[in-house]
Amino acid sequence: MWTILLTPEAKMNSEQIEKVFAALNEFQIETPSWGFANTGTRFGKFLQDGAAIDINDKLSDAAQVHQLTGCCPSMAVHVLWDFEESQDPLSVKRAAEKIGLKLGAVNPNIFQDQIYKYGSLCNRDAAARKAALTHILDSVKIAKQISSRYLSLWFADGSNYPGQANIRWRKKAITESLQEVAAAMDSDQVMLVEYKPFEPTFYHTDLADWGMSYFVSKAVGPKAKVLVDTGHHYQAQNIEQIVAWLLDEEMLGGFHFNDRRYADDDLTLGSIDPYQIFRIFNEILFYRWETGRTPEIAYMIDQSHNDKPKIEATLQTVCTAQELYAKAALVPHTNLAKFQESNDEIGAEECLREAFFADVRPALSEWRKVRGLAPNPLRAFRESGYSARIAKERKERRIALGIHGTSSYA
Ligand code: RM4
Ligand code: MN
Ligand code: MN
Repeated sequence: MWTILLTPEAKMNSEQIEKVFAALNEFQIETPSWGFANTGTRFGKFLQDGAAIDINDKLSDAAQVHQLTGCCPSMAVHVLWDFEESQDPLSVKRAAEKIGLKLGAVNPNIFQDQIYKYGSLCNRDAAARKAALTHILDSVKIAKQISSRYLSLWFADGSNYPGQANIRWRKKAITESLQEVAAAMDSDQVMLVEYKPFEPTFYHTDLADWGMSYFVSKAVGPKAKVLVDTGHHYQAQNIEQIVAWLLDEEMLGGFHFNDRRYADDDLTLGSIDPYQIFRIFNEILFYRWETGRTPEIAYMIDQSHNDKPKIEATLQTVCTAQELYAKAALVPHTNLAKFQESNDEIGAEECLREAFFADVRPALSEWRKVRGLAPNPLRAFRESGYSARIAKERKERRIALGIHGTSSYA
């Protein structure tokens, strides 16, 4: 009988603490610029005085999160929401570097303009397709200018009613356009292809699930990989199985992390089902243990907080991600593999449960102390006065600028 990791009352031993430290040393997660701005639901927005107004505010907030956690060195950008047309992307890159930040994945916006009513790259209207392709190619240029490795693509393309769309035609259209995009990318750049089964259209979406993203990515070639947004699945779908398959096929490019109860809710990571994220991390670390391969995976957050204060919600997310990754690192892979081989389902399941229920928080605080970070980033943030400062300053700036919110999503 192989031993099980922990008894419920046991503290972690030094080997386990080492595993947690090693996991934390390597774990990084990217924050989204749009997570700091005033965003909302289709019913409206509740505005916050402290919400970021422009890209500099977003950078400043992302830098706060990185300073407090030590594991968020980059911020993803959404081209239309973050770059003014007259703005030199290099100046944004420099502004980021000045405050110890890098710009991360570049997200084109091919869903907001009126021209995209019936889709972007899948639209039957050649002018709309061209507008989308041009914007994506411009985004590739921006990514090169700001030395970003990732072009992250999400398409709102789809249809609302049966019969409305020629699904096969659209499949070819998006595949061919993305091949063109890949040709314009540098060989060390990565195209992340996101999928989503519903919303904003509700009959079909052109890239509805991981299989469709996988197919398109394969057709595009080695630069393209699948992006898994945890909110983009049907209820009860086994996301970690998708992750395991993509890992095995070397087609997992990255994540948009968030939690959900119903749909693409974009709630704080782990707030509803922390075990789900743990199981995903477990598949990744188990794959690495078994194959000796370290896949390059872009861990990114995709959340927009309607009512929670944005920076605090981001800190909760990042700290939860660290905890769950550290817990997954405690899974004893040798034991797990043996339990699996001998069909000991209880033994195997206990390997996961014991790691999941282990309290890694003391080790996490210790890790932070060693790095000169506050043991509790959320508390440190609350004590810093940053929130009150930005709320006052941004409120005054909004009045001076005559803006009381914004019509754009972020
Ligand atoms: C989508 C998807 C994309 C994000 C937009 C705003 O549902 O998750 O990643 O860019 O929302
Ligand atoms: Mn997403
Ligand atoms: Mn989403």
